[in-house]
Amino acid sequence: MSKVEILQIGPYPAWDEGPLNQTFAMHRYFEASDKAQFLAECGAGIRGIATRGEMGADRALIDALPALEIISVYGVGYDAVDLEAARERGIRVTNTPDVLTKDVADLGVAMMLAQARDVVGAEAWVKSGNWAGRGLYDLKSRVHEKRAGILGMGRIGYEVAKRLAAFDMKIAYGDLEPREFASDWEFIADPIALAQASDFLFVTLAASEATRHIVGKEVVEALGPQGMLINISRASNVDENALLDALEAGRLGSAALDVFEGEPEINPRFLSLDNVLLQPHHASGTVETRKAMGALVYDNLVAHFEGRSLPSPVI
Ligand code: 8YV
Repeated sequence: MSKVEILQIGPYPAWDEGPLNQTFAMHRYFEASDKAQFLAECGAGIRGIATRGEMGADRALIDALPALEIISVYGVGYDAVDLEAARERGIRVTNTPDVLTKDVADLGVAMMLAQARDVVGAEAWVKSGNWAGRGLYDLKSRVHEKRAGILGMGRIGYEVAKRLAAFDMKIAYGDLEPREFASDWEFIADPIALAQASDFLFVTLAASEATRHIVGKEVVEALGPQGMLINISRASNVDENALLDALEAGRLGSAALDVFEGEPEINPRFLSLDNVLLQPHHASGTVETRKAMGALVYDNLVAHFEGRSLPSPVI
């Protein structure tokens, strides 16, 4: 029997590509220089898409694949998949929740600590010989006993809060409504009020049209000249221009960011700032977690084409 044809939107590590190639006929969309021509040649036979969180699948792509049955996302965020277009055609969508939650929380907390204590700048001070040549490094701001706000008390927000509690931080969170499992922490519904009550504001919201630019000028300025914004969700949750304006003018103290509009190309204004810590969308980037994510992408595809229930369906 011929193999089921899958459109692969981005690269995966070799340990994922092996099983995918063995089971399916994989069409490597990301390697095609003429994407329209590529789809004209193989689009009619494609029954599944294997994509990545930040790449998704838009309506134009879905429309170009008349036999499409399933979109399997390597990532928890499916905001880049046009769910409406998928729903209209009864196309299933899956993601990789849970397996990456703790890694994402770990990186968020690591970024907060690194930025607050200026670990990167302090290391440069040692390596450049400034420690011996010019003396002690500038003093930095402590983290414990400071106020942390968590915008989005989902799985990742909860893991961030647990970690911050161990640092003796005072924790508040924002969401659509109070969460029973988060009753140890103060609920502040309004993002501006949450920012006012925070020294460190973590953005851990699942992105959607409704959350676009939820962190805008007012939120950023409520956080203030001593405050830090940490974004481990999606760039669209933050108004990047408002953020850059505030960072440049000192109306916001600093930012630690794992996600950017138009990534991997990022706004060059970020590069000339010395009050930012920038990461390459790497929060789920551990070998263990990426292996678990890849296995889920594969398992969802296999389950679908064997007619079994999906391990982690979105729709
Ligand atoms: C990326 C992510 O998918 O889980 C998500 O939503 O954004 C990440 O895990 C990862 O970079 C792989 O593309």
